[in-house]
Amino acid sequence: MKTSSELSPTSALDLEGLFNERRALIDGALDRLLPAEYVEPVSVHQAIRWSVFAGGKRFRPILLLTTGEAFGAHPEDLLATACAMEMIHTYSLIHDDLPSMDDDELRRGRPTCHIQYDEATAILAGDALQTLAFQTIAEESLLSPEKRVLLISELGRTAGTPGGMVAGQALDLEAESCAVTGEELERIHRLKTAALIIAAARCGAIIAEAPDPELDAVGKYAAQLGLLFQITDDLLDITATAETLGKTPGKDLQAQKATYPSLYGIEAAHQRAHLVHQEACAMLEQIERPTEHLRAIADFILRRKA
Ligand code: GRG
Repeated sequence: MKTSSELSPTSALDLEGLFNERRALIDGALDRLLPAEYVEPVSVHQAIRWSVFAGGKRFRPILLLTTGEAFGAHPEDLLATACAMEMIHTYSLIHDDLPSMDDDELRRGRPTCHIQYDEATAILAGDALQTLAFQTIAEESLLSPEKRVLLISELGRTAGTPGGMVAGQALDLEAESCAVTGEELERIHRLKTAALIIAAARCGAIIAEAPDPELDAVGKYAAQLGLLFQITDDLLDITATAETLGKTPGKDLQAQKATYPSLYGIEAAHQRAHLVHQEACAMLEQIERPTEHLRAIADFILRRKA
């Protein structure tokens, strides 16, 4: 297996190859960080591995690695925090799929955690992934203690409440079957989806010791990227199949959820996606670093099919 210091340079633009290489690197590190399946309590550890290794895109850790490298971080310094980001994301998917939330049976092309195991095990697997994420950063000896505290704070703020993913999820659940304005919808998505994507980019830049103005600019890029991710997610919920998505399509319509296409129509949602993509790219122009891979990530999200 490649180590992070053997990563190929990111100058030549082969995004697909770069993503695959990084995915393998992240999966290898996750495998080392997560408790083995045979360790007691095996039910929880099996459930964690069932969900983590079900084939997610690894978008957030890839964004963290790409941002960190654009700002000049050593690749090996980024990997543990990138894995922590994926742990938080996977915990959120496990809990989102529970009967008390989205009640879904398919995720990442497999039965959801509570279907494969049971509800209590799925709750515990999500809880354990969340705590392990913070522990992973706290114990990363490649980073200074000061940096670890900054990263833990960033992740806690963006994953929790009132300014993060938990707040967005709560507002989203409250808004079900209600009339939601465009402004309210955007607020939900900025919290539920974009907050963790902002954290991914900012954590990469924090590890690279980027100065505050650049940290701010890359956070604004990621905020638009997160919104773009959600708009394309809403569009894919209408247009994609379960096979390509790995999750049940049409769930938003079925739950009468407000989405960009349901509020504005499909064509206007596409237009909004293009505008938000442009805004993300405009933020990159303020950063005097090699940001072409960050630009390519925005292009990729605009055109994604899954
Ligand atoms: C339970 C606190 C809590 C939060 C749940 C993640 C989430 C918040 C809800 C999932 C529902 C959803 C469709 C969110 C919008 C976009 C999103 C986060 C999609 C899933 O992320 P991907 O596409 O998934 O990166 P993979 O499987 O590729 O990692």
